[in-house]
Amino acid sequence: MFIDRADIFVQAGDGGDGSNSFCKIKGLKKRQDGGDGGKGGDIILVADKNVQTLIDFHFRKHFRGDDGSSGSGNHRNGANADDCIVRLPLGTIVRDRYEDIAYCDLKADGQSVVLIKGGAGGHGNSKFRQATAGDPGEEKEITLELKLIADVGIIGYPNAGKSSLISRISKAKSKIANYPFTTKTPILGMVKLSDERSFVVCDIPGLIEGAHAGRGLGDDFLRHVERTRALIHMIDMAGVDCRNPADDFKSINSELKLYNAQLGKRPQVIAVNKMDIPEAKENLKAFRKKIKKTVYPISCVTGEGIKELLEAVYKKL
Ligand SMILES: Nc1nc2c(ncn2[C@@H]2O[C@H](COP(=O)(O)OP(=O)(O)OP(=O)(O)O)[C@@H](O)[C@H]2O)c(=O)[nH]1
Ligand SMILES: [Mg+2]
Repeated sequence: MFIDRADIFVQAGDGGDGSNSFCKIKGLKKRQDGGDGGKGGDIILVADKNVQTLIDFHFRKHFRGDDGSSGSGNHRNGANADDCIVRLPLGTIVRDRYEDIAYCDLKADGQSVVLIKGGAGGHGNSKFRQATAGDPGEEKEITLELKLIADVGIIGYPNAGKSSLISRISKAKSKIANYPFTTKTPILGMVKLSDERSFVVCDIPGLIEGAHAGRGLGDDFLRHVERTRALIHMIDMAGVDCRNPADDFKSINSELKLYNAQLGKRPQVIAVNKMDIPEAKENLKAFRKKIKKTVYPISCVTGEGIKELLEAVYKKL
């Protein structure tokens, strides 16, 4: 299961109460000696590369900072509470659940944000006539949204060979089968061209016409390629599913634009796949007449053209 959105409730700790204490020493006037309360724990969000999904937040939805300790007599101040640390996957965007406010976008491992502050401790009566109560901690209802961060997204119709490609060029294991929507969740893989040259690719479920409005597995997954720098547009040049490759190319591009104009403008490297099948050669001639763009003919079965494709992708990056 791939959970990429979760609603949670966070509440920082309350401040501890100030103490109302009187010191009585025989023969002397009563003295006020109540200490201050400690501060409540903050809610701190931390990006952690060891956390992969938001699944834990579907089981635990409440996070509360500890309360500060109360002050006590003899000017003793209460202890400040520990902060509550919430660890999130890289690529999590934190928004208000009800209002259009984005609080943070956690991109780098170890990046941290104090989301809400614990309440201040109350004053003891050693400084004030009357002790005061600690302030309540802030609280918020937030939505966590995970958008994977990859350099390159692989897009295309179902069965085009996207998972075959990621499995061939990286160690990622993405299920491959000859039926549509085999891939149901995004998969990341690292492509190493040489010791210094590498990039991260993301395989997403196949797109179909109307995907931007939720058809098929829909727009839910387009959000994962929103943060890429380039796209590999995979086309089944053999037309195995009886579609026309040039129409496939146009309709996927129109889905991208409809989903998000920026995504429509993202640099693309066009990979025309299944060139090992005889029909693909004829289809490619017709495709080139209609689409006047550079294409990279490949076969994920024989490995033909893959090296050239990856070099072109790296150049684009
Ligand atoms: N002959 C041939 N078959 C291929 C090639 N690439 C992929 N296939 C086959 O095409 C079918 C679909 O491949 P996948 O990699 O699962 O396709 P996908 O684009 O990930 O499909 P979805 O996850 O459903 O969107 C599988 O049966 C693959 O074996 C190729 O270059 N040549
Ligand atoms: Mg797939």
